[in-house]
Amino acid sequence: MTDRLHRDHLPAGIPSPVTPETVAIVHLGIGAFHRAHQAVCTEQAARATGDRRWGILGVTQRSSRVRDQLRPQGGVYAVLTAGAHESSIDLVGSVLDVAWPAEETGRVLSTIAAPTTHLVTLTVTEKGYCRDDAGALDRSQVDGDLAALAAETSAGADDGPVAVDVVPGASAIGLLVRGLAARQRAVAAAGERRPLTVLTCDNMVDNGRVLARLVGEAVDAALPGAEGDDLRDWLASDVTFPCSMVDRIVPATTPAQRDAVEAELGVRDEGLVVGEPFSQWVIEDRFAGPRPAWEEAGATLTDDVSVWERAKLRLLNGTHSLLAYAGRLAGHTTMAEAVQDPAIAARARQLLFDDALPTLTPPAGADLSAYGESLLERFANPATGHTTRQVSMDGTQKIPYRWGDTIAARLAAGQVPHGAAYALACWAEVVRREAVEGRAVDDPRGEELQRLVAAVGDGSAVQADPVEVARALTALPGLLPGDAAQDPRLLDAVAAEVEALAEHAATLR
Ligand code: CS2
Repeated sequence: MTDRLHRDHLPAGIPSPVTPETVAIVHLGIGAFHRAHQAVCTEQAARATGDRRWGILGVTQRSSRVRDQLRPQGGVYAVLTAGAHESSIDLVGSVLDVAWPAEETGRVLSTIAAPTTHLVTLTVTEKGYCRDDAGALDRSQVDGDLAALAAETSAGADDGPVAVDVVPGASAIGLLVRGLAARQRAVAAAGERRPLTVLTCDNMVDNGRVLARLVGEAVDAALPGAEGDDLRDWLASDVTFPCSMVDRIVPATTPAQRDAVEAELGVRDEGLVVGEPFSQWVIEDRFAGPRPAWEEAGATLTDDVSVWERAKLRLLNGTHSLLAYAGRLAGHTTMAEAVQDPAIAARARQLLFDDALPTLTPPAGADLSAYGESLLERFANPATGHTTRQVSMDGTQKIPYRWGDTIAARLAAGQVPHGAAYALACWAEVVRREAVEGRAVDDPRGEELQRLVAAVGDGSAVQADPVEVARALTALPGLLPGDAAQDPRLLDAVAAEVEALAEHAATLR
């Protein structure tokens, strides 16, 4: 048995990671993606500049797993960059520790409030934003946090420990708002300014604006009227919420990958993450205070991220989701297998080039056709082991950005988006078959989806007509913008695709 990787006993023959001097970034949602993306850029910026301020306190939301992986390693982990032809391993030290709020709420809040902290960053996935079907803050998901925020505010605790230490089912959004309030109280108590940048790195259009609005809604709900005025004023004057576009394919790490890296390094890394060679980060240049020199790590700082966000979501993520659902229906386990299936690849190209591309404004200097081709190559990389199951998760949260906007724009232009109709048909068929097989649908609205399927079959998913199921699922509130879900051109196209799919039923992956 080999030793565990640790900051104090690093393996030989590989460049040592940085050890930052302070925590300056609190990252909410420290999953594999953050560790293979923003944490790597932060590491590279520190190596390039020698600036050792930018340590990260990761916050793990759902379980203590990432804390239990990284704390025994002093925060250090390896990134396996898995290319189609070669791979490499790097150590990352920018994460100094990981906290699990269920046990360490006070620490998370006081770190957000600390004068040495300049950034809160987030990767909590689309569903982590706790929105209802209309996109507003869903109070029922953040009730406990809002009550805690009200209690902490009236107790006047300046930076924790706080009145309510454990909130059952605490959300990242709730924790963020409580942390912002703790910082504002600390600012008022200390009589100094502590501007803060809150940077979301999730796959949503206008992600920074959405987050700022949800934070405002949470404050209004917990601290209505004059009670919340100090916090509202401070948010308006000293906190910014830039938008950003992030890109790197980072699948869940497999036990085989952990074993392979252990054999290579001679130490066991429970925190290993795996990513493709490509990585991109486009950030709106709207920081309230200092930031790491991420441009040293290849990040683009710009005034307008929206053209990048939309292109990435509709082209990359849109095609990714199509491949995942179509791949699962055709019996493919990995994304690489799905994109190498000629029939599926043809439909992916249709969504990419016929449907999505004409709806986009290319970012300055970008060639979106070439970008589209490069995506198909990236998806075909077998070395990451990315699974169709993983990408197919949370369809209701992803489809609005990935296909919804494309569909609405094409219909408005008098065109039928056949690639997107096929994608919707594949998603509906996956959901229907899961319901028929009695499998849980991996989606926060999964139970609602299963009830819809059963309702179509008068109480029995098995009896439900696939075309009617697809109609019902397409009409799900919040899925498609405007009246796209009632458009007969789209509905007929989806129905035709569902019928064709029913003729080639394989085992659902
Ligand atoms: C994927 C993304 O799981 C998914 O839904 O489409 O995580 C994708 O790999 C990244 O956005 C790539 O940047």
